[in-house]
Amino acid sequence: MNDKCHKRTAIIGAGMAGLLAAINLKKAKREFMVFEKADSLGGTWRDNRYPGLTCDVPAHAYTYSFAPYAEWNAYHATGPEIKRYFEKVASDYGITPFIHFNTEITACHFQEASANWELTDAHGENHIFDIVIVASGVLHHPSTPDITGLDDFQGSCFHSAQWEDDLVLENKNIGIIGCGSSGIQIATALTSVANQLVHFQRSPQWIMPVEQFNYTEEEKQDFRDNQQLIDDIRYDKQYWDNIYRFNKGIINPDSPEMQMIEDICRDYLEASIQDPALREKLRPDYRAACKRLIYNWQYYDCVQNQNVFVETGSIDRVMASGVQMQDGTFHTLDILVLATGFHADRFIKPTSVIGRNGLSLDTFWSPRPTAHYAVTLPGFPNMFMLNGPTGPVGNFSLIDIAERQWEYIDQLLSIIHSGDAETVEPKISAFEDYEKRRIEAAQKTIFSSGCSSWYLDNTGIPMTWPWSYQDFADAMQQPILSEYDIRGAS
Ligand code: NA7
Repeated sequence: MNDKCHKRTAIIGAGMAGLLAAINLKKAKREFMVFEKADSLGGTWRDNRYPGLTCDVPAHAYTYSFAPYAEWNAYHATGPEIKRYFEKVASDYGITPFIHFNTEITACHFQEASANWELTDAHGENHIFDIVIVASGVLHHPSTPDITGLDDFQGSCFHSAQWEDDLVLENKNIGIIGCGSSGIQIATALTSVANQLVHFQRSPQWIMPVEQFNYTEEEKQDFRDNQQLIDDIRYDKQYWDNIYRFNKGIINPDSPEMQMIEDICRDYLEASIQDPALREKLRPDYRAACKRLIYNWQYYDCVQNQNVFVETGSIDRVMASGVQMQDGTFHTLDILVLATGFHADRFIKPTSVIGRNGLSLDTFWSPRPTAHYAVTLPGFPNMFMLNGPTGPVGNFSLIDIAERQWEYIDQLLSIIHSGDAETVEPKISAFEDYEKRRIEAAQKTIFSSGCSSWYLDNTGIPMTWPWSYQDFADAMQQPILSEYDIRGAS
């Protein structure tokens, strides 16, 4: 490889997507560095440590395609297990030494003259790279509620993604604000240990029942001996039928597939909750899958326990010893968990990203975060996003999505590495066409059917891939090079 073609790549983030990029670059013998703001890898699986944390994608489908794993303890894996999996993969593929921990990238500025990127880290050091892979994750900026008196609470109060380790939970009075996946999983896990558990519910959620079972040691041995058994689960027809049904329902809310999803969720509620008053409390007034559908197998059982109360009233304020409701009810609490979600529209922010001609990402992302086919950004040459804005959402394996995105990115990288181009970025016209079509389609999806959720940008448009999963797979198979501005060809 001559010097002209010797390109250096920065990967921002050592979570699932950053590791994927690093493994692929290492295999291709490319020079790269991984910058990670925290002191360990794993991204969302490092940050989230709450009791009950479980991935809603079956474990064998939530692995890299090239790194199957025989050791999963159950059909749906827990957070700590998944974190261990990523640590193992990073170690097996020799990636860990390439990761610069405790090194947050605070600025990425494109240098017009040299056609490369200057990255500045939080220690004030500058680094020059030709290519930047943004793998900084989606749900990593906790959103704390604007509730009066939160600071007055004398017990433990923290966001679900900032769990206080070593906290004694047994026989405590615990309040959980929020009924997204996090709040539902935490409530499910804590019912059996809490003295009283109050689940503060602003909006109820539809729940899709899923199965959960443990793998025996014999089964794990079978997985070790015969990888086909793992593939049978990963590519299980019923699982993929469900995925495709779900996808069809998302993009066509009037479809029989969405009707079936609604029927399943409604029937599950009807059949599970005995007390009619509680059943009505838990019945959403919006369509199933409008908010991210909860996949769960225990919440409805737990919520009917004597020590659980679903509070649907409005919170007036938090006081030293608990939560005061507007109707005068007071809940005395030792622990208050804020399972109130994330600022899902920030992605790499607050890092300052300045592309060509001084274009800032803040400007480009006004009014909404977006990217060409969720991967590239006009005006930001040689910058590529994994799990960036407008990618598929909705109970799919983000690993599978990132792997497909990598296929697309890798073909663009090859042009740069071959020396055929210095920079690659989408043409603004191609991007605008994509974005126009995407917004039109997104407004027809179930996510636009009348509810609030983290899928929506601040103008109310879903920040999602609005077409079929197959369309996504097809789009990622090969970039349309006529949509790209490829400069500096030798
Ligand atoms: P979500 O899904 O964004 O859920 C946040 C929950 O917090 C939701 O029930 C909100 O109610 C509730 N919330 C937010 N602010 C308040 C205030 N101020 N008062 C009361 N309730 C509030 O976040 P999760 O962490 O559960 O899940 C995020 C994703 O992580 C999940 O989809 C998976 O992909 C993994 P609302 O519905 O807005 O009325």
